Amino acid sequence: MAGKPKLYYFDGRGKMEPIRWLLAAAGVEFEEELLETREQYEKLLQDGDLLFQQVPMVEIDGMKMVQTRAILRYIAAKHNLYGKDLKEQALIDMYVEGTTDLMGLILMYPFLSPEDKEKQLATIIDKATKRYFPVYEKVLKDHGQDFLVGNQFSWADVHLIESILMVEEKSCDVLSEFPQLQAFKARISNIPNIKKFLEPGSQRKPVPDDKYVETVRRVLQAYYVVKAT
Ligand SMILES: N[C@@H](CCC(=O)N[C@@H](CS)C(=O)NCC(=O)O)C(=O)O
Repeated sequence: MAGKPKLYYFDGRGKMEPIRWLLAAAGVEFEEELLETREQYEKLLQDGDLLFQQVPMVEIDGMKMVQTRAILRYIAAKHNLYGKDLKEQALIDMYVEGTTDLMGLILMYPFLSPEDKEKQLATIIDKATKRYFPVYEKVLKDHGQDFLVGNQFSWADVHLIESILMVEEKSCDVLSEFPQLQAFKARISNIPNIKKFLEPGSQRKPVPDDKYVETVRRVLQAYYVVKAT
């Protein structure tokens, strides 16, 4: 029997957090090697473990998988969270790409200068409330079902709940104009695996702080300045 998947990333959200969410939603236990030092990263590079010299990397089913989307798709398909046919998969892909774009705006936030953080915060709220959330609100309203695609819990729902919670951390009343999303959030948060992941002590990572930013920069030796989008 295959062992637990092992995740190689920093002790923070970044690109690994949607993978943690998806594994948790699927009820899969996982281990983590948290990168604290440049030496740990260089060892992975020297051992040829990082196909494109990047993390996230996940050891799963005898593979050393890189590329976030590839990893997510594999987990989603393996655990029946990727629709029942090609059309449902296409919808799931579209919805997932939308929330990925939104979460991308938040991902870079901790690495910005204070002035750029202010600009980026306004962009996040604007894009969430005018571009992304209205789409999911309409989808749920139009079909009247509990989940985004095929009346069945999927990767798209996992990504949406993650992104809603991330935006709410930046602006707590962001769902005030979105009754369908409020109900969706309550519903999905009550699914046992999700509920467990949301409880303190789970492997969900906290909002990134300065220590996380410093660790990423130290390990990757990346001291360039990130600009607001
Ligand atoms: N397309 C890749 C991008 C991964 C990526 O940019 N990883 C960063 C850390 S979050 C990294 O390893 N950067 C080091 C580098 O690019 O040299 C993915 O989605 O997994």
